[in-house]
Amino acid sequence: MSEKGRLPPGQVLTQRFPVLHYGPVPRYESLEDWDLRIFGAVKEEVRFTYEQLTQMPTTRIVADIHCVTRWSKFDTVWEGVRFRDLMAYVEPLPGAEYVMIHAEYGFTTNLPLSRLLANNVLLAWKYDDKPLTPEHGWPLRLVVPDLYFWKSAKWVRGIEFMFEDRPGFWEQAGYHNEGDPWKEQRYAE
Ligand SMILES: Nc1nc2c(c(=O)[nH]1)N[C@H]1C(S)=C(S)[C@@H](COP(=O)(O)O)O[C@H]1N2
Ligand SMILES: [Mo]
Repeated sequence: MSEKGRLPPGQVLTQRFPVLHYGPVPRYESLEDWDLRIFGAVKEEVRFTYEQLTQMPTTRIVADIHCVTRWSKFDTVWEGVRFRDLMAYVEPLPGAEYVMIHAEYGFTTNLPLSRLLANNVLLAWKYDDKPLTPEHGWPLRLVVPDLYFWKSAKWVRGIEFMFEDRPGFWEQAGYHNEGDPWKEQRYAE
């Protein structure tokens, strides 16, 4: 694809990898107390240790990413477990079609479950074939290349299933609920 056709409207290509988030960067001395909690509208709440998670079948993707502040980066390389592969261990209740991702320090972002089941959606622990740096989300971040990058929460600790949609952190602050870069869904109308 031509470079132009790859760049969503209003975006500018960068070679750098900007660091962008609200609040401090969590630092972990050990991952012994770390867990990923799956809760809400599920048949049974589940908790994964870091070891359990990283022993699941892994997937490596190459994807373009797009931040709502207008930078895009092509061919970023991520590795982790596909969200849909994690779903093998989770049983959402019928009608639980929305998800809230919970990260350290109370950051949240909401997505429809259907978006998270795409083949290119990962819970990642590697970037560029190296462990994630703390700034980019170590030990675990969501990667949803098809939506503006604020949906790709860093420092993920919880996945909440919901019967009804609810806005997350930036979504409450006026960002668009869906955030499709090809439709320029930057801010709520
Ligand atoms: N926990 C958390 N995750 C977050 C954010 C945040 O504020 N907190 N900001 C988002 C935004 S707006 C962007 S553009 C990306 C940036 O990821 P990067 O710093 O790895 O480039 O992280 C997203 N994930
Ligand atoms: Mo962003």
